[in-house]
Amino acid sequence: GNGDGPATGVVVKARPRTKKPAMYKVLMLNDDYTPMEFVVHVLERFFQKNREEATRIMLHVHRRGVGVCGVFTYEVAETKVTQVMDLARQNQHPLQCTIEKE
Ligand code: TYC
Repeated sequence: GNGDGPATGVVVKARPRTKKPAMYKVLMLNDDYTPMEFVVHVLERFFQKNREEATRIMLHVHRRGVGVCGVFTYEVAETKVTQVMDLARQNQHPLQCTIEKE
């Protein structure tokens, strides 16, 4: 019982109840008009790439049509896409960027 004696009962292990958030790739799409230097700038500014890595990603997109800029939670990925598309539009470049669930 639950009197003065030693506590008794069934020990229940608490399963850790954290779960990994869904992650989303931000993809950059190639086009014929956006200057290479602009794409490199975008990768440096919004995706924290250094010049070398930014150039590598830009050339990959240029040659293959699409490439991964980074992987983020949904809200962050959505913000990156908006920032890239806003800057591209301001500069009248047709650069397109999109999100894909990992
Ligand atoms: N294809 C473009 C050019 O030749 C360069 C480019 C690269 C554009 C990557 C978009 O996501 C892109 N100027």
